Amino acid sequence: MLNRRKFIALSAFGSLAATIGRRASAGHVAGFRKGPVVISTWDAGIQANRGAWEILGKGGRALDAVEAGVMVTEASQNCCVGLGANPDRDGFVTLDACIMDEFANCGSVAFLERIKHPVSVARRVMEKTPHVMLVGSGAQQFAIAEGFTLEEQKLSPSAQEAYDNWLKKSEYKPVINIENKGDHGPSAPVRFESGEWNHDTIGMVAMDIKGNLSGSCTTSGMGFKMRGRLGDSPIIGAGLFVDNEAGACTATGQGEDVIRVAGSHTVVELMRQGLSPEAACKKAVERIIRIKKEKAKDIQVAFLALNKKGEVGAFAIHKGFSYAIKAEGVEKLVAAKSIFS
Ligand code: SD4
Repeated sequence: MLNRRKFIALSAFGSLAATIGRRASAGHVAGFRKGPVVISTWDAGIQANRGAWEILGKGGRALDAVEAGVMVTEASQNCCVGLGANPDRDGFVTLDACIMDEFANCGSVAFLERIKHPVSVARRVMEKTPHVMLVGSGAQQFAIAEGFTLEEQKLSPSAQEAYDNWLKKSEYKPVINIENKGDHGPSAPVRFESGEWNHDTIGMVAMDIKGNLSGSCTTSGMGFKMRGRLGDSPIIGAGLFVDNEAGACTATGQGEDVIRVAGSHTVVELMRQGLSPEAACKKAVERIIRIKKEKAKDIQVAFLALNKKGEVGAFAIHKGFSYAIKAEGVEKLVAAKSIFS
């Protein structure tokens, strides 16, 4: 995970660091109708948005931007997404990703091993096959045939340390234990004693200069998950959904509960009915809470959405979910509103 203190130190601009320090206040964020906009989940979204902006800022297509943006995070060994991330409980890093464009074209890979950029494989699935989703060894075989390098199967030092700690107890709890530090069981995301959430996913949605929407989502999934487990992130309609008429949404948090409510699709349909992005995200979160009842206190789920007017919004179950926005002259990290504080 990107250490927060290190992240602030790394931030090139004093003003940005200041924004992050106080976290821009939650709430309605003005639309960016005059130009492109990109938003992405968690603190690592700042760097990812910069990658996307290389394309959006030059008038490029949102689809290219959301691929390039999350590739920054996938390539980062300091973070929590990609080959440097936490393994499953058998010690293997397995990756899930998806991508969707303004024409409802979509592609997805899941349970993919030893490939650095799953989002790009997902894009090839979308563009070069008649399918939406490839998984496991078939996805890997396709990636190799497409020229992707098969990387060494080796945990990063931080993932090895986290895995060694987890092995001491090997406790399997497919829920988030918000009291622990993430070393007792598979949990996504985990809340540290400081109150901050660890996380292992980046979801990004963007609108380009033509007003077209696209999105991407990529993850190593829950740390120390059962081998073969998939969450919401590679599932179109759960971890990501784009409808060029209504809006786009991505999700992060406990994937099982995002899938249960077809989370990102639900948010987009609520925006189609006229709800603002924030109100739509809140309604989807409330639906999860109605289903989970008191167990909702133990899980984190957050939605992040963008509508056709370029308005952005988010909502989470718990406090601590942040998202990054980039538009012309705007670069900030916003603390999302939540049900529990
Ligand atoms: C999953 N939704 O695999 C992902 C995990 C996540 O921050 O978002 N972590 O369930």
